[in-house]
Amino acid sequence: MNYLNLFSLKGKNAWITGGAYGIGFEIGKAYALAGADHIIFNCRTEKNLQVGLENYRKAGIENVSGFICDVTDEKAVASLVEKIHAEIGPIHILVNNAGIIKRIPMHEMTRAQFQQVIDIDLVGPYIASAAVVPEMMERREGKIINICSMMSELGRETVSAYAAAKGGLKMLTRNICSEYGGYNIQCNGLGPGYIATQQTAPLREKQPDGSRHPFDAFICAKTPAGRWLNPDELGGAAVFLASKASDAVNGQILYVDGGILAYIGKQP
Ligand code: NAP
Ligand code: GCO
Repeated sequence: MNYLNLFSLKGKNAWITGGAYGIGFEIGKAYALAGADHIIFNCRTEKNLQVGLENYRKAGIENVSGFICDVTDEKAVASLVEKIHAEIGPIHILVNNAGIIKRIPMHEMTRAQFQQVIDIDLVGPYIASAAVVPEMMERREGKIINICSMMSELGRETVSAYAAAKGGLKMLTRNICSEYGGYNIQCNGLGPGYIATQQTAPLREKQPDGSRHPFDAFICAKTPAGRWLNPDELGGAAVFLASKASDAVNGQILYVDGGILAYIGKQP
């Protein structure tokens, strides 16, 4: 037997929430390249739906379906899951990737702003996971991958709601493992470091005087490789967590951070 078959996603359908672009798209692309039968993604706007479909088309990926669905809307999520089951088939792999961040000092943040981050980054993964688990329980097989963060382990100024959500997502991951491991459902987290996407673009923008953003220099000093990571560098870990190769891995957070969590930082 070719040992690499353990990492194949042949015969599997994968739903990546927020998978139109950024990290979610790169995970969807990796899954397609690993042999997945069908890639499903959702986002909130028609504009980004078309962006996503074009991204997959440009990558040569045809077995993809995109839907407009807000992960915080449980009725919309339930009807999307029903539609996927009816039109595409089982959801073998769920990646809870959809997420936002608001960078505001905690004491200046409104309750509504804090709540919106919690709703999307923590309640959303609960809603999607609760919607797909019953079918996974029936099939006695399933993979749920939650996209965590450095902020599942660390804090920093202005990201209180995001850190609370991503810390909660780490424990939701462990609890799904505990509650459903007996049904051969594995739930693990993937914890990216600092990745060059739209979400972190404001942290890399050139200053008005053309100089480097201070946060850009800061993160490079905190990363052993001295650089931001690219979203496609998450694909291998994402495929591993979605494949048979990780059937005995459950409740873990796999950090793909270039070593940030291990490193005190480059001496200035
Ligand atoms: P991104 O470029 O901003 O993409 C986020 C995606 O989520 C978009 O497709 C967005 O589409 C979708 N989305 C947001 N809210 C949604 C909702 N309520 N319902 C459905 N879709 C929603 O972000 P990213 O950098 O790729 O990050 C993706 C995930 O990785 C997030 O969970 C983020 O917290 C996490 N993460 C990012 C980094 C990083 O450095 N970039 C590091 C660690 C973890 P619409 O706006 O059209 O809905
Ligand atoms: C921030 C960044 C981070 C990244 C990521 C790190 O403002 O600190 O946006 O939170 O998005 O979550 O792993």
